Amino acid sequence: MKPAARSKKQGRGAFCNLPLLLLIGAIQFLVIYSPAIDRYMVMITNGKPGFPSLLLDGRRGFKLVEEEFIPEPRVVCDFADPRSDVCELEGAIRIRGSTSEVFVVAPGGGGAANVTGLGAGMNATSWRIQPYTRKGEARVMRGITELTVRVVAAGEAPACTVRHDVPAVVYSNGGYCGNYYHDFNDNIIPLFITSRHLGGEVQLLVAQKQQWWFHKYREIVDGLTNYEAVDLGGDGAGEVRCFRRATLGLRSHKDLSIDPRRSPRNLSMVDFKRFLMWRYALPREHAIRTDDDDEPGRKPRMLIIARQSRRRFMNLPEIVALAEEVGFDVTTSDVMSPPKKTTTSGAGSGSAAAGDEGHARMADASALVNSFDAMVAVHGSGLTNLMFLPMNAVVVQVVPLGRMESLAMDEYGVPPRDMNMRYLQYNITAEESTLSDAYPRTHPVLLDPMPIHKQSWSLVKDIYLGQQDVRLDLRRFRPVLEKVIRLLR
Ligand SMILES: *[C@@H]1O[C@H](CO)[C@@H](O)[C@H](O)[C@H]1NC(C)=O
Ligand SMILES: *[C@@H]1O[C@H](CO)[C@@H](O)[C@H](O)[C@H]1NC(C)=O
Ligand SMILES: *[C@@H]1O[C@H](CO)[C@@H](O)[C@H](O)[C@H]1NC(C)=O
Ligand SMILES: CC(=O)N[C@H]1CO[C@H](CO)[C@@H](O)[C@@H]1O
Repeated sequence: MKPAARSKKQGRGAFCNLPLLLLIGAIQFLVIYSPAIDRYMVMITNGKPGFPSLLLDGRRGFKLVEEEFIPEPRVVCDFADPRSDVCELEGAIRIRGSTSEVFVVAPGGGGAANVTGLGAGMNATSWRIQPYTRKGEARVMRGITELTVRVVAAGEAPACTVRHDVPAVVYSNGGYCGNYYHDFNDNIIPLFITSRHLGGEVQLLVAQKQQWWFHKYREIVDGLTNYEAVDLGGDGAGEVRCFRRATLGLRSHKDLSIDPRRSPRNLSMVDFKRFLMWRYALPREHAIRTDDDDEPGRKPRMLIIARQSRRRFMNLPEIVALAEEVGFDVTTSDVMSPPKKTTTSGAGSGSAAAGDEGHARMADASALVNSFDAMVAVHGSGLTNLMFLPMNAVVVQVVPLGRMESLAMDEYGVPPRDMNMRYLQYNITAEESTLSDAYPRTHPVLLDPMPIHKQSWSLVKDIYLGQQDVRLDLRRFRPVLEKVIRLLR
């Protein structure tokens, strides 16, 4: 078990800064003997935005004056990205969670900040931003907290109640929260892109914070921040948190992956995989290489993700037998379902217990998946587990009927390659779909899914994702398994 998160106390102000106090002490000492150092002093204090000014007070030497230095703010937004809106704020930034307001204090007053990257028609004095990464999806975005950013004069901004000396990252934990794929795609990976380069010295301010979620993914969150995440909406009675830098929104590049050319320090999906290995203490960095293995005769281990409802493998025992014949040591599991209970704990035992269970399941799932060299799964969120496979492992996605081949490729085909793994896609035929039991051979559901796509995505979901199981044609599937064996040599 890893040590629990260091829960540093929040709101350390400049007054608690020991090195600064020592510096002040040393300078005070010097100044008593050398009044000529005055000018130098002014230079130091002016050059240190964020720290209280040091002023000379006749007989008593220096004293700290709680007068905030207000630098020229700089605001760089990106409202053009198709996946998420993001604003980077620098200067005197004050965030009041209870009203979802973000104040950028400008010495010259409202509208006097250098703001770039707003959308067409947006007002650079005051604008809104929804800090969630599914920007194009109106239905889900409707439920996301909206932040209002205001560029104001010092007198118009509420006074700070807490000062932070690390930057803030503000985002929403709402939306598709709770769906395994979306937790990684919309939340965890964007959070990694946006904050990993800060080395833990970042304060998360989370709108719509779900306590159970933070518990479930505690290893991941604690690897990204040294501070307890603040629930923005429930943040005290009008708490006003002050920062020198803040990022509103999370950056998102591509499905379940990272574009290193666009991420700070060029962090990549391989870095993300290493991060997961560190956080979950996963032992295997690389999959087996059967040709130069130290243990000759060890078979590559294959995990077949067996779902319990919808998109099941109807002939699972035959598939397992085939994989064993081809040369795998095979395990079937649905990985994420809760362990079977022998006793029934009281119903509605609360979200804390559910969170504990989720947390334990993450530890179990990551360790289990990491022990395999190859994974086979039907399209669906169970494939998200591929993130815990060792590098060089092979992922096989079985894509059901319904013209979902390229969607499936985007969602789960690119990420393995970005993580130095191999990927094979097996698109089933109508004969391998249980839809061919439910519909006549000439039915449009089987022959031409495109009009159904055009009609509505929820119909696609209902028919192709909701009513379909697969019965793999073993003659057709065998060469895929043989290719996996070859790739692991
Ligand atoms: C505003 O900032 C951008 C870079 O962030 C800079 O190129 C531009 O010159 C600045 N404009 C003003 C008016 O300071
Ligand atoms: C922007 O909003 C401010 C305050 O709400 C208003 O005074 C100003 O006229 C607006 N500017 C534009 C260009 O609409
Ligand atoms: C499955 O479909 C994808 C997307 O159309 C395609 O790139 C891939 O080659 C197909 N796989 C096979 C084995 O035909
Ligand atoms: C910070 C950093 O290293 N950025 C580099 C990431 O990669 C792109 C393109 O490969 C470079 O242009 C950046 O300088």
